[in-house]
Amino acid sequence: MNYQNAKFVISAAKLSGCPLDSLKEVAFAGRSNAGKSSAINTLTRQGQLARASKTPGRTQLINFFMVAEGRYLVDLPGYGYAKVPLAVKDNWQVHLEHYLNKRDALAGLVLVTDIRHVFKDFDLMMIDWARNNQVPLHIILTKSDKLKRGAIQDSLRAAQDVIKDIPMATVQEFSSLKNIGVDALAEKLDAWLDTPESQ
Ligand SMILES: Nc1nc2c(ncn2[C@@H]2O[C@H](COP(=O)(O)OP(=O)(O)OP(=O)(O)O)[C@@H](O)[C@H]2O)c(=O)[nH]1
Ligand SMILES: [Mg+2]
Repeated sequence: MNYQNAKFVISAAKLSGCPLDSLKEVAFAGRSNAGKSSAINTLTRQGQLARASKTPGRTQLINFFMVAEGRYLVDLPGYGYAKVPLAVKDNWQVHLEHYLNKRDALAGLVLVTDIRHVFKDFDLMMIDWARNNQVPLHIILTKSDKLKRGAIQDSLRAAQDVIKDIPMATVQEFSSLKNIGVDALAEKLDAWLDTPESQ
């Protein structure tokens, strides 16, 4: 899959606004400010594709990027940003839950976690959700440029320990700043998004 071909298609406020022609899509979930939008920009080599921002909570909609016919990357709203009013937060959570529970095209979930904070409550909820719903899970520990090698290994080991009983879960380090782990992520997404007829 050539992720450089990714094009922004639509921002949906809720499930009913999501594209109807998606056959397979991969959603990026994670805490606000974890680096979801940056990871999509790095993967697609398009600096501004998914809006990355220094103000957490900016991606409040479900954003769809088409990478090939019927194949999408999905940038989900970040969860857990404290400064967002509670009513807005509840609203996102409802729509996020609808999306996760009802979206048939969902082929896999990329959980984006800051490598310095493995794992917070919401991450554990997402991991449990993937486990209970048998949705393939790939965790990227982002901002690995912020840590030294030993600390990176410690975080990787801690993450591996959390997912050790989940058959379809994997983890890797990632850095949007230093372009670390991009090929490994692309390989995982290829496996999830590809179908025999697209080869
Ligand atoms: N050092 C470093 N900074 C990063 C990396 N990835 C993202 N950032 C920074 O972290 C901040 C948040 O990144 P975003 O990609 O906007 O995070 P997000 O998960 O999309 O956040 P929301 O849209 O609020 O949910 C920005 O200031 C980025 O520049 C990385 O790999 N290394
Ligand atoms: Mg974002």
